[in-house]
Amino acid sequence: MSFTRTQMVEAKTAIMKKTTIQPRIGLILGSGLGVLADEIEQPVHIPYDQIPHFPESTVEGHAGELIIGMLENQPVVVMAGRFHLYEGHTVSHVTFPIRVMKELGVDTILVTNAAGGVNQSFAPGDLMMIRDHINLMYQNPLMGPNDSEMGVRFPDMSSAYDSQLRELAHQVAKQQGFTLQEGVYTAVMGPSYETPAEIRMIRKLGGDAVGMSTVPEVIVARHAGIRVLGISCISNMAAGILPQPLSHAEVMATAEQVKSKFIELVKGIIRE
Ligand code: 6GU
Repeated sequence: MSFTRTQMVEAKTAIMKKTTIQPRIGLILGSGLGVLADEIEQPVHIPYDQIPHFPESTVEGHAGELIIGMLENQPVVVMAGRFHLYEGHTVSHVTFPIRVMKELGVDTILVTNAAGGVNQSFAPGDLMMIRDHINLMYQNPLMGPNDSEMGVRFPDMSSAYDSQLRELAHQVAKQQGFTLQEGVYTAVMGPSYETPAEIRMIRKLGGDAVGMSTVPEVIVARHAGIRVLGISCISNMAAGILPQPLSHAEVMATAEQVKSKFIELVKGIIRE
């Protein structure tokens, strides 16, 4: 099932009743990265259950609200908590908020996530700018009839992650004195983490990081003509690289450690 334009407008209308701010930039905050929400000025919090047609967020560490306000003097809409396929949501549900952002007037989104490091030169705590992605979810949010008012039937994905924004992110990181890694994000369905054999496969395919989100949202954003910048927090190394098992606790602990670096980077990018 896919959502209709009417449903998107209903969600937008409910949101616009709560604020006069018209957001231009959308921020999607991944696991453990929700702290950025505390930086929003003049925040208006809108729990997802108060927005028509929004699914309900079910994962720990995902608050589940939209926050509209100002960040570095820019009007922003923040998704604190996103929807994942592994929760049982359809690709349409996972990407509905992107459609609503488009209705609100958003022209640029910054997508973030926690991801496992596949590239062995990465270390937990690194931030990786997404240069490109590989979709191993085997689902596409554009499947089904295409509404040509929303975008073309066969959208180009050859520069899904905006090269100007990537350049800007590198400059900001450099100013702030750290190296921003860059690489290919590979999206899998989850929720089990990968086996060591699957990680070797992903590395052979050209993946540098692996996670369970982001790609559906980016596909819909590009279909809608929204510019995209993506940043992964390498929260742990993927299976088979280090001796210890993987855990969600480690993902959250690393996110906690990098939060100030992450906040400064995002604020710097938005300021510029
Ligand atoms: Cl190792 N795999 C996946 N699929 N998602 C992750 C992860 C690994 N680490 C954080 N998120």
